[in-house]
Amino acid sequence: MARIPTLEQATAAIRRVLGWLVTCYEWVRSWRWSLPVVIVGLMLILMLVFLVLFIQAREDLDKAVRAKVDTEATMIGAIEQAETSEVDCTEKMSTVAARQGTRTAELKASLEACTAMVEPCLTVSPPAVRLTDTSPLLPTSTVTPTPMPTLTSTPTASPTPTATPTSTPTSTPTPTDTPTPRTETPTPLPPTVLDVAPKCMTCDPNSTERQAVVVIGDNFVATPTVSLCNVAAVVLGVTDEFITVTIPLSIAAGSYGLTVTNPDGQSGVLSPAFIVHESYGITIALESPYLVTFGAGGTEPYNDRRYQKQEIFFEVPTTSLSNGDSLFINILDAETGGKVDDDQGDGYDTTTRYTVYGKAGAITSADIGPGFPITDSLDDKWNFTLDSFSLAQGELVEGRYIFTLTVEGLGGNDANWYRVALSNSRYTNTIPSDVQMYAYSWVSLVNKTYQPYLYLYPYIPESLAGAVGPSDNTLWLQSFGCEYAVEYLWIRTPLREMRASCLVTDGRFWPTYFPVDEGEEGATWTAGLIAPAVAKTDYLGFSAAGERDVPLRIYTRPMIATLSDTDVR
Ligand SMILES: [Ca+2]
Ligand SMILES: [Ca+2]
Ligand SMILES: [Ca+2]
Repeated sequence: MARIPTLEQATAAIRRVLGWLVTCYEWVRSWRWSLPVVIVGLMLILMLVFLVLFIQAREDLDKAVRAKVDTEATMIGAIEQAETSEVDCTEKMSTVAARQGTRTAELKASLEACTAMVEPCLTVSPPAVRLTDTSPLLPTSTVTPTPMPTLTSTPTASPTPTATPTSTPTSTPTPTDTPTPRTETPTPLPPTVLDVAPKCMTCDPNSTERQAVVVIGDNFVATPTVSLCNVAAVVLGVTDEFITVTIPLSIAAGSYGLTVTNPDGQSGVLSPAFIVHESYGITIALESPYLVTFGAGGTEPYNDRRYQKQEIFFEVPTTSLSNGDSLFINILDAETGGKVDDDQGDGYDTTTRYTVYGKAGAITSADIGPGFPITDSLDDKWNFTLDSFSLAQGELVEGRYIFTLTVEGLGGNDANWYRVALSNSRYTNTIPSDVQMYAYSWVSLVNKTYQPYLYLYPYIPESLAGAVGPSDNTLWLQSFGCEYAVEYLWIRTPLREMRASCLVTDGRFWPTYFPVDEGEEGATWTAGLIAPAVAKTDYLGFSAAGERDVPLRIYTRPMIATLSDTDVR
């Protein structure tokens, strides 16, 4: 609570204030002479105060202006950045769109190629037997219980009173017993293999993965063994009519039959059933192995005409390409010299002529010899291309255009090594998968560096199976060259493997006979050669003949019956 001052206290305070005022007045009066100085001083002080305030305000203004400028600069920078990034973005988007367009075209092309390759493989023609007879097939053993008539006969027996034997009513329970004695164990039917899906795959020698395959048929009993030639499949599941198996992707390329063996030892075979293609990556190339053609001056044993001229056929189905599409034949190491080739003495002096033939004879031709203006770009490269030609220039035979390439040694004594490819591009080896390359005779090589393994695929027509005479159902696979006996000739049919030592040392043709069993026809066999461990080069020729010595086609890819017997001539 505030205290109220007393009268004495208030009087004293007023006196004190008055005393101060008097003192001040006296003080000011004593300084009267300097009043202007005081006023000027006060004005100076005021000016100083204003000046300080002005400077302060100016600084604040500057700061505000700078902040605004900075903000605008940031905004301008951001706008510029946005504009440039928009330009970049637009450029990138157009680039991406272009790439996407290219990629889409590539994917579309590869998809079409894949479709072309896979579709024929996937067409599982459902056998009429399986679809119509599935129900009758199972019951045949169980549904025909002959005891059934005994059931119908007992009721008829009761109304006939003539059969007075009173024992008949007591026999009424017997019908239930009658079937039991008749349950004789039916002999199980052997498995039947009707189809597989898919029917083909691409192998990858380095892969550890597996391809799933469904086997379709009848009378499968758990757990069967399933094999493709000598390759065992892993069984994942079994029903009466289906088996799911997996096959290793590392399986060798070739045509295969498929065998199912039930636990009771009975087996069923479908052959040929399955085809394995070599892996060519995303673009499907049609390339030959390394081939060899000697100069016309080749010395013994290479003075044989078969060493000096190679004839190769290309077969393009009319459905593969359009008539106007261009085709190219690309050749690896077309010249003779430098890398890849083999100097047989006196330096490289061999000239080789490459000619493509169609329906009107030679379409294009080129001689490549020591005088040919060879640039170093040809050596060991796919850089030589025979001029483009159109599909319609081929010889049309039953829905296929045929082109022939001949490679002839004109002069010199050297071995020209080369590879050939049919392509619809000058710069890459690309072709639809159903185009085929074959010859009736190949001259090739085994060489540890360039070609340690050689695979060729002779086609065995249907007519070679089940013939009467021993010479009628025999494949005569003839080989020549083969100087080093350590090599092995290796033959695989769809059902078995055979091996034959290469014993010929004189460079002449030497036939090896292989009987053709049922199920081994209508498909290519695989003829393989393994190079010796030493770094030697061996030159080999292959030709195949069948019935009455008719020459057979030897393909560069495995295939299953797509040809009629009349085609294989
Ligand atoms: Ca060369
Ligand atoms: Ca020479
Ligand atoms: Ca060459």
